[in-house]
Amino acid sequence: MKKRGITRRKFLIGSAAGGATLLAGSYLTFNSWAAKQNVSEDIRITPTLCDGCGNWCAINVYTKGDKVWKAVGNPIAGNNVGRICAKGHALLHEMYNPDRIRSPLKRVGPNKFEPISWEQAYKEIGAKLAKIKQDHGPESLFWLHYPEGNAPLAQRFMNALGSPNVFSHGATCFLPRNIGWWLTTGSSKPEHDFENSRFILLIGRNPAAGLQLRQLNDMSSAKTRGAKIVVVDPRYSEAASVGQQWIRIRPGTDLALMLAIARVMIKEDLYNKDFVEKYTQGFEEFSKEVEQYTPEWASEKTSIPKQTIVDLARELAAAAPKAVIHRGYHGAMGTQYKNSLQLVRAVACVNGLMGNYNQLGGLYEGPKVKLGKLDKTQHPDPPKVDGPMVDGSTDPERYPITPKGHGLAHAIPELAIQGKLRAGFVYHNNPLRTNPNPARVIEGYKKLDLLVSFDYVLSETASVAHYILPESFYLERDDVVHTNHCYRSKQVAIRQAVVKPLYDTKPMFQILKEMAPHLGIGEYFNFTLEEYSAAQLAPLGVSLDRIKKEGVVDLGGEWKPGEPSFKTPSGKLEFVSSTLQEYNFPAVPTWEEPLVTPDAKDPHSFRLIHGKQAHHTHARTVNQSYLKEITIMNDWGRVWIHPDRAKALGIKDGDCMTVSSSIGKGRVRARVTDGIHPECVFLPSGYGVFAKNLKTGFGYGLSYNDFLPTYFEPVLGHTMSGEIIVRVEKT
Ligand SMILES: Nc1nc2c(c(=O)[nH]1)N[C@H]1C(S)=C(S)[C@@H](COP(=O)(O)OP(=O)(O)OC[C@H]3O[C@@H](n4cnc5c(=O)[nH]c(N)nc54)[C@H](O)[C@@H]3O)O[C@H]1N2
Ligand SMILES: Nc1nc2c(c(=O)[nH]1)N[C@H]1C(S)=C(S)[C@@H](COP(=O)(O)OP(=O)(O)OC[C@H]3O[C@@H](n4cnc5c(=O)[nH]c(N)nc54)[C@H](O)[C@@H]3O)O[C@H]1N2
Ligand code: SF4
Ligand SMILES: [Mo]
Repeated sequence: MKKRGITRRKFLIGSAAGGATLLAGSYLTFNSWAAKQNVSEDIRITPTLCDGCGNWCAINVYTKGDKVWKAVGNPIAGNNVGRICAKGHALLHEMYNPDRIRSPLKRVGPNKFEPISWEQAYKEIGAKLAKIKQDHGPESLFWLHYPEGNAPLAQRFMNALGSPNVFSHGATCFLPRNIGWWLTTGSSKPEHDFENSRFILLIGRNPAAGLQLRQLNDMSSAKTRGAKIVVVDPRYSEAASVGQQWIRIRPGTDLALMLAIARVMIKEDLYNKDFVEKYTQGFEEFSKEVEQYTPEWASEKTSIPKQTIVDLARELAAAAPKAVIHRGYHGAMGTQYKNSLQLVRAVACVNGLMGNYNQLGGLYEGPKVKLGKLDKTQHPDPPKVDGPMVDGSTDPERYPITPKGHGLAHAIPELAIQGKLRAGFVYHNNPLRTNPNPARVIEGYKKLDLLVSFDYVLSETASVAHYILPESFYLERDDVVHTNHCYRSKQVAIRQAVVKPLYDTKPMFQILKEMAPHLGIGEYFNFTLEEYSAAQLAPLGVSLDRIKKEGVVDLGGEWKPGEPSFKTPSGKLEFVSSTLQEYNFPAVPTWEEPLVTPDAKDPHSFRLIHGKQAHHTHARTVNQSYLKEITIMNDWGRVWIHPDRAKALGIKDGDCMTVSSSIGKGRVRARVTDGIHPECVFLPSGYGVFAKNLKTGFGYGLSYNDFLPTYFEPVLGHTMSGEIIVRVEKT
């Protein structure tokens, strides 16, 4: 086998030197399967959904007997249009990972676990929970998850227990992005019609590594068709390599760029007056505000040449309305900077100046599927819990516009230390590794009287839980009906078991249903998963049999361009946000400095930025040997640093550096490259696993959370994970 001129043998020797644990290698015997390519009659194909990241791509999985062979993308799925990524392939092997938990576990000492029966686990959890509820009230309980398909069941479970505390990963991911769009346009996640765009601008968004396969697919076909793609990023990202122009920006200053672009468009009369007149409110105030944001001023702030800013504004306007600025995700527009919310608002407003809403090549509201619900006469809903969340995130005095159902998960440790939270359920989430300031998170979670984790391996969080109730792997379980597959049309999809569970594990639904009676809430789970899914599908006229056979069902209702409409209080695109005004927050997009700035006089001082790599998800895939192998082979765990800055510190490519912040310190090797802004270093975000039980991933690389203090952004309360200053020195 030849890989980039390296023989398979040499590659294995090389990778062994890179990391001794790698040669755990494949748990699937690929070669033997490959040899059987033409065997057909006993090969089964099951449509289901990948769980390698939040995209939940539709895949068709090939099995032979009880063995998983391969997966291919489902071409019908609007979400991934037949594509699948490296993780989509490699995570099939994860099913056979020896690190998997094989039965419910009870922690009997530090990192010491004993297998117990499900019955015993439910009983003991029930008894402990009853006592905690009695002593401290249901407000002392919480649930934390990555909120996908099972989220309504978790909400039901917590309502039944009487607790308002349901947290998601929102405060570490997307919060300002969703809220900024919602405030401005009434929709928190507009779609992009890249297929028809002539100009695509990405601001701190990298769909080529923070993958969204549909977007990536459409971006590259847009480029083939002659569209221009421009990427604004402090580093030369994978998306920048797809585009024609990379604009290197000083991190945390994209807001200045957007405000100046707005000014150029208005000053030079390049904006869509018709659209502004008919469909927006507050334009006068907005244009008055941006008057001060000259390209010269923005050039100072962003370090982008003045002419580049002016040209960008003119090119966007010339291509409008078939020009679009991406809605963002976790980079500049996510939970990264103190000014991220203002940035998202400004991006939405500039899209407005281009009049691209509901237009070909612009932004649109994806058609939504409304799923059905259980018949309440047979399956009564638990009483709704209206009380405030314990973190203050629903308190109108503190975070009045932070949406319910997400909360600020990074507040949990402090609340546990204060005794306000006593017991928690953590599902498909790993706060010890994905939340800021691990020392504090560990301390907080260890204070809980009861922590139940539903992980499939002993992650950092599962390792400190009192009980681990292992969910079956995604290839082994049926889940509820899923709707997040609709881009241009309405689609529903389903995850279903491809093989039987290898070990004594259960799907989440079954765990909740079986545990409920032990917690005194059995009456609210008096239905089967099939009944629940059938009720979801009922109004759509799709049977459970059909969706299981097809995996994804397209319901039509394709988006068509037309008159824009906005679900804001004014019914218009709001340059001046009536909601922000109501709560006395700055209501017109306005410049705001980032929270922290590196010391320009100190050669050791940098901002630490971070981002996804295409072959890893968060911090949870480096334990998969093939995916770790990709890292090692390419030496991709290194921190990027600019050659001028590296030289001043005596650092050469590959040298070991010590990186430290006010809360953490670590060592990592340097990737010296001019593909990065000189004022920052870039750390890929998939590493830094410290759970000893994850034997392949353990100890490799660093995590940005090791350097990030616990912050609460003033308006929404998010983590501000880009506001990190580090000291870098040669080790
Ligand atoms: N492979 C893979 N794909 C994923 C995921 C994953 O973990 N792995 N996770 C999914 C999830 S949950 C998310 S939230 C998305 C995230 O998707 P993205 O938002 O695209 O992800 P990031 O890599 O965090 O950030 C994108 C870019 O922002 C840049 N950046 C950092 N600071 C600044 C700044 O101040 N200004 C500008 N202009 N750019 C900046 C980074 O260099 C990076 O290239 O990806 C999704 N898809
Ligand atoms: N270090 C680091 N921190 C991050 C990020 C990062 O890239 N690196 N990204 C940030 C972003 S954008 C986001 S969205 C959040 C996401 O952060 P989380 O919500 O914590 O992340 P997930 O990757 O969804 O979930 C991680 C846990 O789910 C477990 N898991 C995996 N598959 C299954 C399964 O089938 N069933 C069950 N029950 N559990 C499973 C994994 O073993 C792992 O312990 O993290 C944020 N924080
Ligand atoms: S992008 Fe990759 S890992 Fe994520 S769901 Fe799709 S195939 Fe799976
Ligand atoms: Mo995310």
